[in-house]
Order: sequence, then C-alpha cells, then structure tokens
Amino acid sequence: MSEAKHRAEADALVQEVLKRGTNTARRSLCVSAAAFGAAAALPLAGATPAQAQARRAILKDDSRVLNIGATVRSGKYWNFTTFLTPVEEFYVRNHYPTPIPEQRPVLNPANWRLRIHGESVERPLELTYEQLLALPSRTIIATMECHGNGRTLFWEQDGLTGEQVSGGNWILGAVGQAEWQYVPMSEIFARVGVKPDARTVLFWSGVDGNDMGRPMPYADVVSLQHDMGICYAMNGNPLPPDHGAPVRVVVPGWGGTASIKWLTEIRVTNKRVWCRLNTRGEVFIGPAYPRPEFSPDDEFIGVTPEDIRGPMVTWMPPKSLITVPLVLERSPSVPPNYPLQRGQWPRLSAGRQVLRGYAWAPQHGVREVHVRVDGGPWQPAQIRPPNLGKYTWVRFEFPWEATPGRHVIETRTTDTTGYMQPETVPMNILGMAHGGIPKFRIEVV
Ligand SMILES: Nc1nc2c(c(=O)[nH]1)N[C@H]1C(S)=C(S)[C@@H](COP(=O)(O)O)O[C@H]1N2
Ligand SMILES: [Mo]
Repeated sequence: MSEAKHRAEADALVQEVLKRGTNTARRSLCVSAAAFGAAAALPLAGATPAQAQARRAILKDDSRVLNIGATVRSGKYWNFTTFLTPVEEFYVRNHYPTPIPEQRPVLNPANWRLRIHGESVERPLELTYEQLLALPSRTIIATMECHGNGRTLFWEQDGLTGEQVSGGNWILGAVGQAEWQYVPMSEIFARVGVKPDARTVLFWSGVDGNDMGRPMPYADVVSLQHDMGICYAMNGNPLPPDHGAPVRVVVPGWGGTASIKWLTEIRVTNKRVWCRLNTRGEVFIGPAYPRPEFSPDDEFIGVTPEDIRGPMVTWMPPKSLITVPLVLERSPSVPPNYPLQRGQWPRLSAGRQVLRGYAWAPQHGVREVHVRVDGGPWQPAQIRPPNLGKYTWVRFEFPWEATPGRHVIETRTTDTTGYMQPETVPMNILGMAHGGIPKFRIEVV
C-alpha cells in the first residue's frame, strides 16, 4: 500500500475518534504509523506545551470505565467499536492513586525533568518538557495491555480458584489501542552515547510510589529503539494524568508494566537490576516457569534475591474477543458496575446477527481470526481493514444465524508466524498473560 493511502487511512481513524466526541481536540491532526516512518506534527498548536498540558489536568470520568479498584479501571470492551480507543474509555492501571501536579509539582510540565544517566552513559542529559517536545518524534498505533488482562479466564475456564490465581478481575478490558507520539529511544541514545558494557535500561518514575521502575535488558531496548520511546501524546493530545502526564514510556506490544508512567529518570547501567516489578510484582510464578538466575553483582532496589519468583512478562501473546461480556460464575469477585450479575448470561435476539470483535498479536501481527460456535468447526471471521500489522489490533466480524437457546462462541487469533491461540495456558499464580481461547456464553431469545 502506498504511503499516501496509509496516511489517508490513519487520518480517517483519527476522524473516527473525533466524531464520537470523546476526544477534545478541535484541530486537524497529522498522524502516521511508525510502520511507514513519516514524522508527525506536534499536537500542540495554539498553546505553549505547558499551557496545553495544564488544560488537561483533570482525572478521567469514572462512568466511562469499569471500576475494578481505587486506581484500576477496565475498559468496557463489550462497548468497543472504534479502531483507536478513545482516551476516556481506555483502561487505567496504577499501583497507586493517579498523581496530579497540584499534589506533585514535579509533574507540572514547567517543573518536569527527565534525567538520563548511569554507569553506561557517556554524556548524562537532563531534559525539560519543552526540550523533549523539540526532539524528533514519531507516532505509532499500538495496543497497550495489562499483563493481568484476561486473568478471569484462569477462574472461569481453567477451573482455578482465587487462592490459586489472584489479582484484579479485569475480564478482557485491560487493553486498548491508541496512537502514541514519542521521542524514540534511538534519539535519546544518540544524544547521550551508550558505552559497550550497557546491560540494563531502568525506566523509573518515583512519583506515584517509590518502587515503580522497570528494568529492560539493553539489547531489547536496542531492538525496539525506533518503536519505543518517551511518549507525551495519546490520540493526538497531551497525555492525561491517568495515563502518565506529562511523560511516560511506551513499549508497544510488551505488557503494560514496561510503559512506566510519570517518567522522571532513565538509567543505563552495566549491571542487571531487580526491583519489585521484575521479581515478584509482575512475573510468571508457577510450575512451568523457572525462577531466573541472579548473580551477586546484580543491583537490588528495594528487594532481595529471595524476592525473585519468576520471569517477567515481555511480549503479550496473541488474543481475541467478541464484544460480549463474559459470564462470571467462578470469579472471586464481580466488579460493582459490571453489566451482568454473577451467573447471568448476556442475551441476544434470534435471527441474523453479526458478532464483532478484536484480535491482536502484538509481536508479529494478526494473520487470521477464526470463530467456533458450540464446539463446531472453526470458521474464518472477516477482518475489517485496516490491519497495520505488528503492534496493532484488528477488528473482525462474524455473521451468525442465532437460534434460540444457549450457545458458546469461541475466538482464535493466528499470528503471521502461524502460531494460534491455544485452548489453555500453563497456570501462574498472579494470573499473567492468559492467551487461551476465550469462551463467550450467549443466550439467544
Ligand atoms: N509509574 C507507574 N507506571 C505504570 C504503572 C504504575 O502503577 N505506576 N502501571 C503500569 C501498568 S501495570 C500498566 S498495565 C500500564 C497501564 O497504562 P494505562 O493506565 O495508561 O493504561 O502502566 C504501567 N505504568
Ligand atoms: Mo499492568
């Protein structure tokens, strides 16, 4: 496809978000997917960056998202229709309350600083918000998904209890897709110079809590250096507080934890680094997952070697869903504003229906989606363009002649390497990254 066509497509997507009135931008946006490499305009016309940021210092309207806990809000995925998820409907996952500039002045763009330093950095750098925005940027359309999204499937489908697998009941709504504007890590590395001994890049906030840091192997950051970076705009507007204002990391395709919000520091070091998130916070703990090795020279921040429980989630697995709320029977909790009571089935009228859904395979991209009704043959679903490949989801449709009675609909993504979503996945006690085939139960009346 030509670049012009790609651009037209990307513009149409943004128009779709604007039309729904859920995005407050009132100017024309220039977007591009990183896949075709064009630079994008700054989303800040008519205001200084600090003014534009200050205007958005409001927290998300809770009625738009499903309240799972104090600072944990799921997207209502059964209402999703758009290719880009409007910011107001985008899930929020914080380990602490959303910090706002009124309480944490370091988050005021006029005060905000990013320090890039460490043993393996040649020329340490400190950037202001305005300096960051002046650096070359790119935009990428990518899903963001919490490691724990789909934890519900361990309870509802795999028969595990809340003692065996614990964590928030996200159902399938801790995922969204946005257009992120960021300064690529390649630009940062080019400015600071990285020594050959670099092993770890530690992305650190320190604003919302004192343990919110994510160490990434330097080699992984280098392999993603054009596609990941320091992000300041989401769907064409400055980041809102709930999503990390003024600046966060975005690592497309990796579990959301890698995308540290309220970023203040990047440290490049020649050591391996362990902290809460990569020891016991957001890791696979279970018989199928050996504990990673450590060495006494590693750096431990607020944790000890005994805290190392299992490997960290990196890429999120291929997944799919139809926009129907899952029946909750065995889940330890039902979120208070979930549309179904415990044990209640969603209803659909008999006749010709079109099931709509989303499929994503962030590491390699979606090749095909299949749907199965009542354990019958797998049938291809129709993928609705665009399919931008790696990092992005696709929407799909499946026409269905719905007959009265109770039915089970399953969905399965195949990625471009031929990998298909499996029936089940090995258990892990934090319920991370359930990529198994979901079963949607529907009562047709
Ligand atoms: N500083 C900080 N960054 C953070 C978190 C956090 O609690 N604190 N949560 C992480 C997790 S677990 C996820 S899934 C994503 C969620 O991003 P979102 O709230 O913008 O959807 O942010 C990540 N970045
Ligand atoms: Mo997460």
